[in-house]
Amino acid sequence: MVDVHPAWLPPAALRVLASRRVLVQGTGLLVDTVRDEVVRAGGDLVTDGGELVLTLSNVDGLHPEGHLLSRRDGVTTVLAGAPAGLLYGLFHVVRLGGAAFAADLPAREHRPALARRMLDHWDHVAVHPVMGQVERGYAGGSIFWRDGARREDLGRVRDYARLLAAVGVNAITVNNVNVHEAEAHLLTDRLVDVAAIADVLRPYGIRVHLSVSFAAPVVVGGLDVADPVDDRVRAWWASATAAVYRSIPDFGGYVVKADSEGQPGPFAYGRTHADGANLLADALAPHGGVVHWRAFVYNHQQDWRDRSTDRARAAYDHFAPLDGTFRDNAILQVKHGPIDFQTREPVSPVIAAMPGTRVAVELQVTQEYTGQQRHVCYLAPMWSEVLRFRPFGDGGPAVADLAARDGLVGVSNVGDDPFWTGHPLAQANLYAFGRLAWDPTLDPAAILDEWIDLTFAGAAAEVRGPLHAMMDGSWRTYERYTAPLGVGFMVRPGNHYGPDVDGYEYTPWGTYHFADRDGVGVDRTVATGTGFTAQYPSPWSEVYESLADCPDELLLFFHHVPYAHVLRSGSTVIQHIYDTHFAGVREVARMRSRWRDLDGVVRPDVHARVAERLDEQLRCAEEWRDQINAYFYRKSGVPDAHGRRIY
Ligand code: GCW
Repeated sequence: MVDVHPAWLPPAALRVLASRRVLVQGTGLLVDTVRDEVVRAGGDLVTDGGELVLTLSNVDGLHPEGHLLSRRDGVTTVLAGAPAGLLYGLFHVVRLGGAAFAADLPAREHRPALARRMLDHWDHVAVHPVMGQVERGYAGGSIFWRDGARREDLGRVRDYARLLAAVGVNAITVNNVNVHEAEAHLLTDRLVDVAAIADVLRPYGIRVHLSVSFAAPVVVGGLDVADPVDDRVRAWWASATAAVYRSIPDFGGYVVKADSEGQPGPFAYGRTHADGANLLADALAPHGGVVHWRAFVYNHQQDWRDRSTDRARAAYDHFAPLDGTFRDNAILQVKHGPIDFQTREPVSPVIAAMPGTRVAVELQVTQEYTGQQRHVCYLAPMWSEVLRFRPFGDGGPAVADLAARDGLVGVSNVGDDPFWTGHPLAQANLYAFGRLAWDPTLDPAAILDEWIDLTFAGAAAEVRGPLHAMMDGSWRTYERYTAPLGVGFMVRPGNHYGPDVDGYEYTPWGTYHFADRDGVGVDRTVATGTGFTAQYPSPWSEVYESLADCPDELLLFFHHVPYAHVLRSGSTVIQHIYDTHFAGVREVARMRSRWRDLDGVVRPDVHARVAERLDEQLRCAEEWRDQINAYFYRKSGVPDAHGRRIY
């Protein structure tokens, strides 16, 4: 049996606390967790004095999850107004390592930028015949569920909670947004399973949320309708929700995928999404809970012949007119891009379109479209771009500001795999998700440094250079050898792994590239296309509308252009396709040789697992290169300017 990898908190990562005298002042569950961590790290808990003092006290104006950190006269002090702040403060000290006990540090407050930092698990209770135990999971089974039941041993869940607390995550959902029969019962007769998980997460400051079926009143409630204005339906939700809070007093709330990819919703009763969301919001309000209502609503049965329907428009068309009609505890959960977690998408226009609505942004930590945890693809640079993007232009708020009150949601990439994430380096994505949700201004390379220090503790100095070389640019490398210039998809239908240029071209899913002998791309302009660009405020509506100003990396998302079109970079579209695909594969080959050099430096099991994945990444990248290049060469007839091998 392979040992479970400790991810970013191996004992060595906590050595800065070893044999230090630590005073922890305060009482409560999370304060006990702080004490446990100190003891676990080999620190001495003292009752007065101490070179590290963690104090819970009423400090005016301190954020409930924040802390004040300072160092003076040989004492490092963490002051927090609430228990979670103390726990985050302790992990802050761990991250700082020796620096927390060296020079004086002027008192500074550290607080999370985004209020809710949540991971959604797409885990099933019962193994789904097509999607398995975890939908889009690339790290083995679920840590919560197995073959229809809750796992007896929640030890992995406890370890997971600890890892998450160390990066500031404070909420998780324990089941997939696609709610099937077995999962629908979590709300009622299987609530005890959710409560057991909540008990394990609570000491780490993490609240449980549940994905529920909009049709729950019918599926598990014995009613014949789920109509949001029906009094029986409203009463059912009120009483089911009250029961949830009786067994989980700190329950966070519901997550709902409605009228989307076959999930039930308010449309069946001629009601709006606001009617639907408000029904659940009203049931949750007396208990302080929130509903996360997903904006991922589109027609997945469209006719590919119909050029007027544009999937990118759908979320805005459905939701923007409803702005101002959602309850105050209803949060619209919007995927960061308008389509579906592609390698490159513009920021979703919905995020800026609803000033009267609470909005949370959803990212996909699980690498469905970015290499499925077989490819190295460090996603923090992409997320950082999203969070820093200013929908109203320079001087306006960034996406992170617009989501600050509500939060950031990541679809988790964790399973029961010994390395947690299948690919050991994919742990960095989970780490970075939490850190960016806490502070979206952090530099992705600096986050990677933190992760390296904590994960490889003793060997950090030796692995730092090679890992930065492999990972910093790995998202762009992935982009280079897959679908070009923001056009998206071109993946194999169903499992979404590997190339299939026309795989989705004549399907009902609304994800097309429209390549023909003359050109490629989706015309989403107002002038001649679907009008999607008008969903953006100025200046982006003009930037994206203009062929000359549209950023290269999104060109084919917004425009259909001839192969000879000259990019802002100076290259033609067709030559860019060839060049990037050859370059992407070369970069993967370099990654692989850098990793080989680390043989004997990192744990042998980690080395072997990553090495095996890099072999697959290289094979797959070559396949992408050859299929994409062959496809566009055959369509366009334009040869590569450098005469390289195209099939
Ligand atoms: O990306 C798509 C996935 C589905 C997923 C859906 C969603 C949970 O292919 O597997 O379903 O998005 O986000 O709801």
